Amino acid sequence: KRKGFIFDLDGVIVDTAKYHFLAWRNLANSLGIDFTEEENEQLKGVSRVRSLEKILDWGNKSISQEEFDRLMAHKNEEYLAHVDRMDEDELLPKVAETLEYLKEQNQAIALGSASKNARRILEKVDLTDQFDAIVDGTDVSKAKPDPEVFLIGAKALDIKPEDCIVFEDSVAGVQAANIAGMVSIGIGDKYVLHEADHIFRDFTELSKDFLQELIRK
Ligand code: G16
Ligand code: MG
Repeated sequence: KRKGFIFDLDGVIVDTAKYHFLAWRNLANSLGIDFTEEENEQLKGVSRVRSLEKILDWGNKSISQEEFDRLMAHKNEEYLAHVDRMDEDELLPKVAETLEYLKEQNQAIALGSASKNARRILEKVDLTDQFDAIVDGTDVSKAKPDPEVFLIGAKALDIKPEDCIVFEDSVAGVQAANIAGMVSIGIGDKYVLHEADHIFRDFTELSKDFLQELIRK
């Protein structure tokens, strides 16, 4: 059967969270706000605007709209300087192999990311051609856990939501997949992602037999 396999980007295909962390920390510190790895964790899958709102909230700061826009643009420039140094070596383990296998099996493949920089990142790691559809932060108006990003992905693939499988590393993303009526596969910590239908540490733990089972069902 032809199923729709929808991949989140950050935390599933590449680890760009470490670059978001560096850029957000500089921004927070410039405002006299502390920024830890734990806080960065809470920004995973969260949009750029919402992320800055949260940081300001944590630091009890309020700034003008003008300053907000300026800081966000600056953060993105700093983040993109890291992105532009990326290459295929930054792909997370067995991601390329998994995509290739699904392609061989004639499965439909989409990207479902909150990032407005998703296409640029896919180019850097040379994966653009592996996707039948790319849905990113420029295509959606509602952030995960709203299922919009995955529902648009399913539509673009012309596959029913219940025949779609989502790979996600964030809690909000797993919830979005569940709300969309898709099979949710958490990539990461089983305690954090306990709402997912299946959870794996990474793609090295995910066997071909398991993928076959998803295709057959
Ligand atoms: C990613 C990250 C988030 C980031 C968001 C927006 O989402 O997980 O931390 O804030 O995209 O990214 P940008 O600032 O590049 O537009 P995903 O959905 O790929 O995990
Ligand atoms: Mg993610």
